Amino acid sequence: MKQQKIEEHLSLYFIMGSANCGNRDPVDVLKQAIDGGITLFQYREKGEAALKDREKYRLAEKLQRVCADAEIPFMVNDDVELAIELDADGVHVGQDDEAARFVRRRMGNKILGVSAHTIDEAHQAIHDGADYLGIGPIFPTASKADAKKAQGPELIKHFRNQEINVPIVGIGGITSANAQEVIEAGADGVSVISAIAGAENIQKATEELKTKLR
Ligand code: 3NM
Repeated sequence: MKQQKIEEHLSLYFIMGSANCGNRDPVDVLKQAIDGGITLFQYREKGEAALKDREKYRLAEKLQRVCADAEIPFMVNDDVELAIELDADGVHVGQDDEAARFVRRRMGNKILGVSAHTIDEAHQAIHDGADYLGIGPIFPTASKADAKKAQGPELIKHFRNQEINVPIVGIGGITSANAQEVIEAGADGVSVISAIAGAENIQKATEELKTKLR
């Protein structure tokens, strides 16, 4: 991974697992997204059809290699064991996962992202050592079964007005049509699943998103 400021890695943050790729090969989906210009990848193998154990690990390894070749960070969602086993560049945890302070201890100086929905959660995450916060859902999303109510880009403005100054990525329902609003509200980047993984032409959809972030 290139040594850059974390904000630069967060700009176009792509998340997916095999369940988000339909009948396409996740490795191809990731390669096309990289060709389109994603700046970071998070492996999120979730849901009823998710791969488990050895299969989950093997896909992670393949996707990690693709990221390494492109010099973009490879992060793992939730699964701290997997992240450590693979020596991933970082891990992203939610509020229901292992407490961020323990994850920070286990991950050393790797990238640690934490999802936060309230100012209190943000303060706690920063105190625990989060490098960035994932804030959402900004817009309605079909990609997370237990997502909270969408709150619009105002949610990010609210965090910034409350002096939350760490890097932030917006998440939830972000597309090329609304990404600009998220950045204008104060986010350093946007995280997306379906706007890229669900697109007919993945590279083109990624390039379109990218133009909205400049
Ligand atoms: N976390 P899409 S919303 C993984 O609000 C995830 O914390 C969310 O997928 C949160 O880009 C979400 O397809 C799903 O809407 C994002």
